[in-house]
Amino acid sequence: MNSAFNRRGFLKKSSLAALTAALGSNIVFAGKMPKGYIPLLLDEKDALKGKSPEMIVQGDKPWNVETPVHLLDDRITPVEKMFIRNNGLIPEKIDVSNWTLTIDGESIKTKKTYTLEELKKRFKHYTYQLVLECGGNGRSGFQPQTSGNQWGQGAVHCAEWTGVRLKDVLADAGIKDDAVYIGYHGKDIHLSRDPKKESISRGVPMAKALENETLLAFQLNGKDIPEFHGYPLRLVIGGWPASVSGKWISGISVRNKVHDGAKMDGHSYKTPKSPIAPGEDVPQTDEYFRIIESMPVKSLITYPKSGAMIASDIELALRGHAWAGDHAVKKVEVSIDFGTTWKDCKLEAPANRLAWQHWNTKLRFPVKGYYEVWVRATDDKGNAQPMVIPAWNPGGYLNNACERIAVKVS
Ligand SMILES: Nc1nc2c(c(=O)[nH]1)N[C@H]1C(S)=C(S)[C@@H](COP(=O)(O)O)O[C@H]1N2
Ligand SMILES: [Mo]
Repeated sequence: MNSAFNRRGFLKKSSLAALTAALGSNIVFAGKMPKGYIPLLLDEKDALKGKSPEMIVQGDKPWNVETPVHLLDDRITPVEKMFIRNNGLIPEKIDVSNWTLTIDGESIKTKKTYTLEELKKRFKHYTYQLVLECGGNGRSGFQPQTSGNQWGQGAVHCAEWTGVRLKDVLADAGIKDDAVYIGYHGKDIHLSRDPKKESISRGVPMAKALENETLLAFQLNGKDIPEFHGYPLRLVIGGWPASVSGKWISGISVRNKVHDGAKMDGHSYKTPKSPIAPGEDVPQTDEYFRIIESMPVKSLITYPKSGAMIASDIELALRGHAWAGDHAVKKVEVSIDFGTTWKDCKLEAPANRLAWQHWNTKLRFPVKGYYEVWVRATDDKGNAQPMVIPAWNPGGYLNNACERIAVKVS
């Protein structure tokens, strides 16, 4: 008997009646179903429920769903337009009333467990708008192609998260002087369904963990976090690869060394220390690779949608967002002549540190015909986005090349 039947309570009465009831429909060729077979519909929940019909499905096992760039137009990304990146299967049963968070690790004075209610009651609540961008956002731009989801530019969101500061909770638990790193533990299920394996367990150095904006969040845009985004408790760390923002959090380990959980090894979320030739095979060791920290400067044109047709007498209003990891964006420019000349855009201050910044501008096109609008952001350190795909790396991370849209003027 397949163990999945066990978990779903079908073991004793895995009768056709039970399956039919759970599916809410007759299984027409039930007699042909292999023994112990789990109907697909029961195997994973539907990530697309509540999402915009325009979302792009990269895969459904695990679920990976991308947002088309023009859908990212909102100042605060609504849930229906948030990309989903799962490494495993989402927890099957979420018992909120018994949900706990355990703080442990070599560098914690005494291991401590909090219920969700305790966390909410004992610590002050904060709300921040945070950019969470997948480290592999833009991966499809790399040649040769690297393995992993072939994201366009839509694996990013900037929603509003509410929770308690990780630093307040860690101070309550008591950190030792030798603390170096934190690592998270989530309750999602490894693709192999092996309960001893974690699908992902990443972390950040103490300095980032203790920033004001690093939250143990229980709300997203003012409501409970949706299931696929980490209900009921999520670590959120803005400006770094979103893989450090652990979903379905049940534990935080305070480590006396760099955290060594799942996806902290090999070249996962790492880039070469010195440039390597596209396609070159370099040993996956610390000698050659470094862990990605702050994400690079980037910008998007979220209005209009690429392919826009406009009348020649119209002044086109463009807008979008720009962000730069731990830094602020200082300048956003657009070009309609393939980067020969650039025009400065209006740039707003972020809602808070680590939130994206909105930009807008108006453009007139000299004659009828085909144009491309390119956008380029520069951060407060003077780093600008490259116009061509940046350094190839085997994980296909950090493609922050200038975004462009097509416009036809007639
Ligand atoms: N527990 C857990 N946390 C996780 C993941 C996961 O698979 N399991 N995926 C990570 C990665 S790689 C990304 S990009 C973000 C995606 O967050 P989202 O699905 O809410 O957009 O969650 C991160 N946190
Ligand atoms: Mo990611």
